[in-house]
Amino acid sequence: MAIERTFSMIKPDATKRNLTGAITKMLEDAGLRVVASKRVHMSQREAEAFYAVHKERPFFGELTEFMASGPTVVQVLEGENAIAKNREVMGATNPVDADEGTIRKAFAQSIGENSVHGSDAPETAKEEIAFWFAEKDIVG
Ligand code: DAT
Ligand code: MG
Repeated sequence: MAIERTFSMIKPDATKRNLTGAITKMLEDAGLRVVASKRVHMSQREAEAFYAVHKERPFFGELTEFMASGPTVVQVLEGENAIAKNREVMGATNPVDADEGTIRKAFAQSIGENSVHGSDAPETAKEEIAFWFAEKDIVG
């Protein structure tokens, strides 16, 4: 299996509760390595651009307002099968459906305030990494 990179974000509900370290530890314990990280308080416009794929969804306004409501931590994760591995440790979108041992089971408050984002495919991982990081800021 090849070494892959994926994009991860610790959302405002989690930074507010000081869970950055606890969530990062769960990612690291799953075999993922943080190769870039920064804390960002995104604007509404940045949230709308980042989540443009969801712009027709009924929850788009709620989602983008939430993402701009407080600090987030944006990260690049590296490891074997990193995209799928990160999705596995994140758990299901709705915490009610998330498996034991996942980040969303442990910390998510609702389907909207669900603590973490993770890329869902190689193409989105590439786009989402490039949205927040220059190649020189990623140190593998
Ligand atoms: P995921 O974050 O698991 O990839 P997604 O891409 O379908 O899920 O949706 C992006 C985010 O939008 C999700 O993390 C939280 C929010 N969201 C999704 N479905 C929602 C809903 N029914 N009501 C409110 N927010 C929702
Ligand atoms: Mg998604």
